[in-house]
Amino acid sequence: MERTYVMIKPDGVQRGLVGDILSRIEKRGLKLVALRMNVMEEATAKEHYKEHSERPFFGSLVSYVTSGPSVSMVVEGKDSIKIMRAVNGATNPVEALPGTIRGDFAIETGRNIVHASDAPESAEREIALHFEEFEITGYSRIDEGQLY
Ligand code: RTP
Ligand code: MG
Repeated sequence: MERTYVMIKPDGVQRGLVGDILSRIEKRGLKLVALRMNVMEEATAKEHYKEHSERPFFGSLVSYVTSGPSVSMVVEGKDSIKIMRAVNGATNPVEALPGTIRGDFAIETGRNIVHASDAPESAEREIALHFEEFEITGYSRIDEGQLY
């Protein structure tokens, strides 16, 4: 079963959107298998976004994601990487469709509320960066077969 790393960025927490965002993920049929709130360390944020380290917005991006508590999670399910990218919507909220998280709640690329891994390799890297293996649980949801 495919896993992806998802973050509710500090603006999502500050705007009181945690419950709504978790609910969208759960109701879509994806499974939360790890969940934590913390203020991301600067070194962790730099490692997380290292692909953008040469971009002009890198410094402000690191400041943004470390500016307050964020919610980190591991989301599991069939095609969870692609599905979570679609649930989040386009990076620039101007292009994000209504019904997506960014399309419903954001207008600025620099305040776009959520993150999700963009490929299997980045998902594996990001899950290992943000979680220890023991923090990730395994269980069955009633809508994926036998509960017991
Ligand atoms: P994310 O990594 O946060 O899920 O977003 P993404 O894949 O949709 O977009 P990505 O290209 O990876 O960009 C990472 C984050 O950097 C900020 N950004 N700012 N000012 C700019 O032009 C700009 N471009 C990107 C956004 O917060 C974006 O989510
Ligand atoms: Mg990205």
